[in-house]
Amino acid sequence: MPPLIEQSFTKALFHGVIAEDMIFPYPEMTSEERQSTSIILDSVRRFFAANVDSAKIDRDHEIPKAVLDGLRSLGLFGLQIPTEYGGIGLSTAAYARVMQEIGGMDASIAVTLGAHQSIGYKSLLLFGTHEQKRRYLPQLATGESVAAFALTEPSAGSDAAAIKTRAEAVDGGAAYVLNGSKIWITNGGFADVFTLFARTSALEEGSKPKITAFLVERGMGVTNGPNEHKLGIRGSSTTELFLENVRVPRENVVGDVGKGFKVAMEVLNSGRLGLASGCVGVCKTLLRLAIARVEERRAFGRNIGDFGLIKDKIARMLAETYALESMTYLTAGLVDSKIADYSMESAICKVKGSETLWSVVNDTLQIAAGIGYMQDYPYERILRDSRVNLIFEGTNDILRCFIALSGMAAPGKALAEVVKAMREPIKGFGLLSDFALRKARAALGRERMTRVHPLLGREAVIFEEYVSELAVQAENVLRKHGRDIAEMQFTQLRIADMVMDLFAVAACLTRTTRAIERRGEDGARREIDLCSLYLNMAHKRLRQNVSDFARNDDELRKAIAGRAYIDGAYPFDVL
Ligand code: MYA
Repeated sequence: MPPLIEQSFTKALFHGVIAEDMIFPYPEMTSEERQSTSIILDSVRRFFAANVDSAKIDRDHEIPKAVLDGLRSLGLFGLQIPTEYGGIGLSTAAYARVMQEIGGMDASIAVTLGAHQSIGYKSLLLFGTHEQKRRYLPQLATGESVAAFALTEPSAGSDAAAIKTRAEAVDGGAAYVLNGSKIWITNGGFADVFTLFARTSALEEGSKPKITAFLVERGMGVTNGPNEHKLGIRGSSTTELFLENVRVPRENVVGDVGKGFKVAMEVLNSGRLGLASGCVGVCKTLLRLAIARVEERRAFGRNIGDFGLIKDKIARMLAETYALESMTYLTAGLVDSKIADYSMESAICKVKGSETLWSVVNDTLQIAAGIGYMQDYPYERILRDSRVNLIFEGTNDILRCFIALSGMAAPGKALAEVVKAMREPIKGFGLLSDFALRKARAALGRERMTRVHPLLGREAVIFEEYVSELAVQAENVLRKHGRDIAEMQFTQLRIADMVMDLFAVAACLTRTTRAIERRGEDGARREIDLCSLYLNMAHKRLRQNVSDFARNDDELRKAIAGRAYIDGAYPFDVL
């Protein structure tokens, strides 16, 4: 078993450790896989061009049956299902690339396909027995059967462990009877199979309930409410689900009884990466639209593209998209290399993906200006479709808390062990030595990135500096606040934003290094410039975050919000 900190690149950063062997060289698909993925992409593009009218899907709140059937015949419902079960058996990177393409063409379709395979049947791929796979995967691969992921409940959104749906063991454990309801379930209106989570222990004060994952067939008695009316992704189906005495056989438990929370989290780790790849695709579509608009629109006797403020937007959009694409495919490569823990990397990709897309769609709409606001053009629909990404598969707020707290868990444990070791020096010596070694390494000078191309030396030095800052800041807050850090969301936000920027910069550095090695300085000019610009933007944020640890107005903000809750509204009027 490798040491804990080496199991995740981003978690290691919290110790000031740059595990560069994990991210160099930048992962790439094999040429065989690139070729087969290109063939899929070609047929997907042709199919969408001939058959998909996204404006109509948005207007009708429905994906036509003929389109769904076409997607089925292209094999798009079974992209990652192994070929032995009738799927295409794509790697994570190739799957991400296909979802990127689909996301860039139609968000409702991407969400429908994503809910089916990124999360709907993912539990089977990750935890299913051979028998479960044999029974369900072939129909799921062809799309004859559609899957959904049912976790969220009225009183359990971000706090996923608080679900109330109850599963009672009956017939001496041969089956379970499920009662409860789920909300906002994508594909809820027509899915045939649900990965559904229910409590298999009573709710007890102070202890977390045991949750179990079940594969529930609609025919077992699941019913649904009407489709919700949504801001965007209107062609996708989102409904409530109801379970009234739904009997599920024991063999439909996925993973172990009582270990369903872990199943849900692992599925979401994979789903969040799929979402990020969809965001890459939409950003690329928006860049095409924005650049086309810039070239055609004239003002004050010139193309608007000549103006500095337009160039500023286009440059930022490109740099942010480059960073997002780099980290998404770096993470996909890590998953394909069978890394044990990519929970933080995928959460970062989800947060950065949805926020990059939100900023890119906002900038594109601004460039398009008047027509950007009109329903006859695609901009406003893409804006509406994009908003949900900041919310579903874990709100960006809860994911920031997750990123910060799970990053600080190991340093926090190490610190606690040091304190204990100081009290019991002989017994604690073994513990201390590991931590002391790391500290000694840090004291000798900060960790270096040795595999970055020398042309990116400036960027690498700034990266190293802020890795060391992250470790210092994390240790400072842990020393100062101990377990109370769990309640300090302002501080968690700073920590999360730092590690997200660092991961993005690391991804740009390894990808750009590979580009320079392959094509030389001139050949990789665009990548070098985008890496440089992204680093500059990230550097400003990192500097600001570090300074905010020492001086901030957190307490002022809390006081203002606290009074607003009492007032119930904005308290002033000029009258
Ligand atoms: S589906 C609904 C999405 N819902 C969520 O994402 C829920 C968010 N909440 C959470 O993730 C958890 O409740 C949090 C933990 C993180 C808040 N990997 O004590 P704990 C372990 C592995 O911290 P809590 C939807 O929206 C942890 O280490 N393990 O738990 C789809 C610990 O283990 P141990 C993890 O305080 C819509 C244990 O769990 C992870 O209760 C359709 C307990 O941890 C993890 N990540 O809360 C989308 N997290 O006990 C379709 C925790 O061993 C999209 N743990 O120490 C398709 C997109 C297509 C593209 C679109 C393009 C436009």
